Amino acid sequence: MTIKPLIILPDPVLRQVSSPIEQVDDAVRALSTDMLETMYDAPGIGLAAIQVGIPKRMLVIDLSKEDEDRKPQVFINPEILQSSDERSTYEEGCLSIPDYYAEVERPARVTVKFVGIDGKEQLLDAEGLLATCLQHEIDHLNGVLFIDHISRLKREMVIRRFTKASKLRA
Ligand code: GNR
Ligand code: NI
Repeated sequence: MTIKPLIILPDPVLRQVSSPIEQVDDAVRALSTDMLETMYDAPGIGLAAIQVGIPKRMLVIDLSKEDEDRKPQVFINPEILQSSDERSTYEEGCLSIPDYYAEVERPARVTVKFVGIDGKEQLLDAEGLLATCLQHEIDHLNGVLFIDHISRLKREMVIRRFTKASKLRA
């Protein structure tokens, strides 16, 4: 079990489209454990594999509160089958864009098909924060970030700020 370093904006790795996972094997199970550990350490409520530099279609989510038991959920090769016309707005953040938050409007409910960590295909109807988080994470698998859903002016300001910061780090 390993906490992995997070990939931060404007690293072009975040724009890669991730590839499907062909088999749920030991390496995939080990990656899911590392991703959960990295997410809990951050802390965050979701994490896509590309955020730790691995372009595979896998994401983890845990929406449990700090004072509750953990409820880790692993989604392999997730696909949105249906989205509601009804929208909902959440203030989103991203572990790859630290300390920046903005309101994003998305479908309020989604039906998602995915393979679980047991290798079995499942369907899930999600609403509320789970629906938003699943859409945010599935976007990552396609190289899309939540700032792609805000105004161009705001997005360009954030990218400029993180580009400057990355040059200071390098
Ligand atoms: O920790 C996270 N919080 C969050 C809040 C609102 C909408 C989406 C998220 S996901 C984010 C973790 C992350 O960057 N996942 O990719
Ligand atoms: Ni994110």
